[in-house]
Amino acid sequence: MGKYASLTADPAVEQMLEITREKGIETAFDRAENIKPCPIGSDGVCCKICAMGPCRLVGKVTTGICGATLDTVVARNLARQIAAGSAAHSDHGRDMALALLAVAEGHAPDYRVRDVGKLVEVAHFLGVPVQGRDLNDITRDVAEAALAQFGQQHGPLKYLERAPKKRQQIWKELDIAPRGIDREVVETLHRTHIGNDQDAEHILDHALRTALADGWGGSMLSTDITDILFGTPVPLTSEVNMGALEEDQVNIIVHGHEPLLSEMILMACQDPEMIEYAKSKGATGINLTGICCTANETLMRQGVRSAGNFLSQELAIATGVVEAMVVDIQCIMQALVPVAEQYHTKLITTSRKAKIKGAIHMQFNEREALKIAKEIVKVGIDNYPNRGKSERVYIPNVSAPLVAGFSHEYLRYMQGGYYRGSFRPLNDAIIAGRIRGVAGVVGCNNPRTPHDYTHNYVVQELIKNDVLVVQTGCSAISVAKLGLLGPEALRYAGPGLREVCEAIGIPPVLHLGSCVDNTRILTVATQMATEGGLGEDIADLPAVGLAPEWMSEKALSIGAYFVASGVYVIFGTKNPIAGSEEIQRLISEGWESKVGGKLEFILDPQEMVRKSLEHIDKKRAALGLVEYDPTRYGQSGDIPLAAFFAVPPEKRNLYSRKAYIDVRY
Ligand code: XCC
Repeated sequence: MGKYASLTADPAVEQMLEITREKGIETAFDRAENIKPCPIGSDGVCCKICAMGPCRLVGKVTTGICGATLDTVVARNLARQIAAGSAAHSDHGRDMALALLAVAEGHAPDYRVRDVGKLVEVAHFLGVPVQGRDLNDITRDVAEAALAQFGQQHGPLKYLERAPKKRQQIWKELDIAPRGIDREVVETLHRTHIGNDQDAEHILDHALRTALADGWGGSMLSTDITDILFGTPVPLTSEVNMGALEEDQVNIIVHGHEPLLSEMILMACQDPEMIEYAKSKGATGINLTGICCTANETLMRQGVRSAGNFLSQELAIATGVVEAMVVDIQCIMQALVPVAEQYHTKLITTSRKAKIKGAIHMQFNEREALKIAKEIVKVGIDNYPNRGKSERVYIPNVSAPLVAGFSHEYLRYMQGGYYRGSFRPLNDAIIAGRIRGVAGVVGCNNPRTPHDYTHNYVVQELIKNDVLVVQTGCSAISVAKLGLLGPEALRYAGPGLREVCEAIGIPPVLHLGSCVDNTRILTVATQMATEGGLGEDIADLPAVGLAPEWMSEKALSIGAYFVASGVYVIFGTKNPIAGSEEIQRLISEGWESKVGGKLEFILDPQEMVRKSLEHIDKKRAALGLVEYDPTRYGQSGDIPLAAFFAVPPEKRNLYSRKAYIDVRY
């Protein structure tokens, strides 16, 4: 056990913490120890929406000055957080749609439609005719139709039709089908203004509608348009963690969320002239890595290596080998500035929406994307000779291989090929009890809980219990760092799950992408629900969603749209509504009786797993499926795992039994 093993499960982060603490460089890990969370805000009982307050509803104080009750205040705070999360994802989606429009109009010459098939599919969903039309015209109309979803005033969002019929009916009856994406966010802010909606249940119903506008609106559009512009992911191998940084190359890290930037930076890094320029400065090349979800975007499509997740951002700079950290939007700590100041690293902001005082701002735009990307990369290259002049350089020799790139299209394809692709095999495996159920494990890191531990614990326990796990965001990177996104994870999988994964040739934990790509999980769930044999709605599936180490408002929005889609969702780390028993009841039992899904904050990892399995078994029983029995499957055709792991890792090939046997015997 290392000195900081209680703070992180990631050995690279642990090594870097030794360095930053020795040098007195403060990081989020230190601040989390030094700053006690405000107990009033923590429980959601501080109301600061007007200047009569802030009113702290603690002890004998049960209402604010205006008379707003504890339940109203807690519900309003939660609804506003969900609205902020929905706004963040959806505004990202809007920028993708604007970029697509710019491509169609010839204003973004460095981008193009890379996946015409996906464009046609999306055109169909948005009601854009394609027959006999010019590609550019279709692209323009798809972009315009997508943009119209943001400002739509009447009628449900178009993508709601992608949900199971029964689900659409539930939304309609409850009057929570979102209209325009922007409209729902604005309405949440309006309703939660002083003196407006003061019925907690009513406020929370609208919070669900706002979240749905994210999941079945802004985020889903973002995923689709990203696939159109950069390609729909297919499985590929790559590597994660700080070992991906290279000592003899110019290291550029992209951090943030929008692939519009990171894809261009990648192109600039691959440009032969730029590589030659890097060599002229004494480097052997340019090494691009990523952090947070922009890393997931380029990892999913191009195999760009990820240097870490949310809590790795400051520590990556402390390696002393990062020439430039290029950031756009979301999850970027202001604390990067003081850390970068201790090193030669240039911190470069690029979004017109997000400047950070003390960083270099080089504003990115789609019109001159590659030109600006090259200018940014050049700043990094020019900085290479400054490396090591005043700082110690250290790269943790820690990395892990992984398989990423599981789009929902690929999941379908891998279960039957081009002509017979479907979710039939997965449904059958669940019906037979080979696979007990499915879990989506997603979300952030949070220094209030040991980094990466709960993600890894929960995922390992679930696959051990024959639950197939799908992942996105920082959670996916968490488990990838410890080897769970590769075939090696099969050693932890239960026998039935392992049998299915070996037959199809997939790991038991599947990386579906960035946080906006949680919408891929909605699509998968819909396809499973409508394939047959597992009911007729997402709420019927033996499935759960977990965000074990969440921290952002975006995570709350994701959680709420999964609940509104019928899923039982468990959040760890902390409970932002702990101040009101009634709100906790409303979002669990209350929401379950309305939409079939519920949200619970459960801080104990073992309890998270126990409740997940209990829920999965409850849904299996409701569907009349055989009771799950861990000993029933997995006995046939097995290569003993002990023998498999006796083969040196570099010689193993799990995807080819023959290759394995050749090596072994
Ligand atoms: Fe959370 Fe979304 Fe940010 Fe990572 S990057 S910290 S929101 S998991 Ni998407």
